[in-house]
Order: sequence, then structure tokens, then C-alpha cells
Amino acid sequence: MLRLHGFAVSNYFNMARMALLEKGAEFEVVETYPSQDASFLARSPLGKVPCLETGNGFLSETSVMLEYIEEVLPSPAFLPRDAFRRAQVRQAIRMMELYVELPARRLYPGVFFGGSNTEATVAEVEPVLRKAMSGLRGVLRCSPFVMGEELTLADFFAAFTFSLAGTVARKVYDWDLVAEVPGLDEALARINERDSARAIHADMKAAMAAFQAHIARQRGA
Ligand SMILES: N[C@@H](CCC(=O)N[C@@H](CS)C(=O)NCC(=O)O)C(=O)O
Repeated sequence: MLRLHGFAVSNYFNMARMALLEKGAEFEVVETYPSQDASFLARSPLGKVPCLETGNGFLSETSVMLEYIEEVLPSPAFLPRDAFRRAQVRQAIRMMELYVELPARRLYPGVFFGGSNTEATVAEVEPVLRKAMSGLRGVLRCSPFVMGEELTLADFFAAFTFSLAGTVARKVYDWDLVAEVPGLDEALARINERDSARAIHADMKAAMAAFQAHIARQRGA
């Protein structure tokens, strides 16, 4: 049985969990925080979560896990049959990861972790996010799902990328980043209404206090 290691507040963990839930997969969650302990590095080479335990060993990197889940559990399909449209889904995921999630993540310390962001970081990240959203305007279709008619892996990625990046942009730049792509807000609302996403959001809320205590412990350490 697949076992997903991670914690309920992690956006990457939640992307993978949503894919497993939407597949109707049998899987277990192993609550795990990132760690540089040798025992965890043996499972996740950079000590990050999520990692996915399979019958053949562990996998890291969420986009890779999404692809693996799609291959081993092909039904229902979350990648289009057509090769070009499949590549477009992967393009959207790559763009969201490299140009939205990762730059926005640089501001997580000041927005989510009770730390601060330097003026330099705040100044550097904004143009990257603006360029990304402008590019995504031409890539995302958002009717009804982010890549058009079918629910795809890009929806799972989008749901948990924009939830946090949107909060970052609002708090740091007073900017509604999601509004840059017509229909994205509605598409995200549609995804977030699904049973899978509702369960994930409920668990995220319930896990928040434990996560904040974990962060506080780490900051004190
Ligand atoms: N590229 C990785 C990113 C995963 C990631 O950054 N996870 C965060 C939690 S949401 C983490 O483990 N952070 C700890 C660290 O970076 O050391 C993926 O796609 O899974």
C-alpha cells in the first residue's frame, strides 16, 4: 500500500494527498515533519516532505509523485490522452512551481512563520510573481478546471499553490494575484468544493496549532 509521509499544513503534501483521494487510492498518511536526520534523509534525500513510500522504495518531489500516482493508478485519468495537451498540463505545473510557488515561498517566513522578510526579498519576488501570472494568463484556461474541460493534475497543483501564494501576495503587496488570470478564482473555488479538498482543508485547519508549535520549537532550538 502507498504511504504518504508529510503533514497536513504542507501545500506539497496536500497536492499529493488530493491526487490519491481523487484516485480513490488505498493509502496511509504517516505524519512527518521535514528533517535533516540521517534516518529521514535515507527516505527523502533533501529532508523535505512529502515523500511517497511505494512497494519499490521512496519517492520525493511532488510533481514526480503526481506522475507516478497517475501511472500506477490510471483511472480516473488526470492527464489528457492527447500528447500535446498532456504536455500543456505539465507546462502549467512547471510554471506554477518554478515561478509562483517557489518565489512566493521566499516570503513565507514573514507571512506564515512569525519571522520577517527583508526589503530586498520583498522587492525581488514581486516582479517574478507578476511575470508568472502574466504568463499563466496565456496558459490556464479555467473553464471549468484550470486546464479546461478535464480535471487534471494541474488542478491539484493549483489548489495548493495559489492558496498560499495568494495569501502572500495579499499580505505583502496588497495584490490579488489570482485575479490576474480570468476565471482562476472560480476554477479554484470549484476545486476547493470537492470532497477531497474539503477533507484536506479541514485537516489543515485542525493541524495548524500543532504545526505552529513545531515552528516555535524550531525557532527556539
Ligand atoms: N520540491 C519539493 C518541495 C517540497 C517542500 O518544500 N516541502 C516543504 C514543506 S511544504 C519542506 O519539506 N520544507 C523543508 C525544507 O525545505 O527543508 C516537492 O516538490 O515536493
